[in-house]
Amino acid sequence: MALSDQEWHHILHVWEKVEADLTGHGHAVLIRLFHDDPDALKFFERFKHMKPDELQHSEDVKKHGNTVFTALGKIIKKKGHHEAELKPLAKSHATVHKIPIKQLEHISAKIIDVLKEKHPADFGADGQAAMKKFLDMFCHEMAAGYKEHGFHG
Ligand code: 6CQ
Repeated sequence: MALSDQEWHHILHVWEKVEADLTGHGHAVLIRLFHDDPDALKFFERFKHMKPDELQHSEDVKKHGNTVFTALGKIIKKKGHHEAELKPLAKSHATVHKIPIKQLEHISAKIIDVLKEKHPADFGADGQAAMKKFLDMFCHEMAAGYKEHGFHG
């Protein structure tokens, strides 16, 4: 399950590009998630009544895009030593937001799609495979955290 130095290198390489615009990347991922899987929208009280055009232009959606990508970046930079960052996320997403693991898998796929689109030169096959491995590990560890809180979503 652990990633090699080379795999972390690939991930950190593309993440450097992502950091130039965390909000833009996060926003693109959210819009795509809500478009491709309207069920995802149901978990967001503040967005669930918005139409696609409102979602696209909402400052609040942009802010949430920044939230999700800032949190992900903090985890990535720990290169596998992210227990302190992941535990509270698993707790809140299990007990407060009640987000099924399937939704974490969906967002993972959208993250890879957006990075492929925005960074074709810096996110080739090796980078994509490394990021997929990282996100699989993230989902797996979140699922383990969920179980500790009795949530089997
Ligand atoms: C999350 C996800 C997205 C955008 C923002 C956050 C796409 O308004 C609120 O208070 C939001 C409460 C909340 C909800 C409904 C929340 C808080 N999340 C969701 C739903 Fe998460 N989230 C996900 C991540 C996987 C890559 C990461 C890093 C993350 C971080 N979250 C969802 C959701 C529903 C479909 C998914 C798939 C998802 C994934 N999320 C919230 C965070 C952070 C840092 C926070 C605020 C702190 C906290 O733990 O509540």
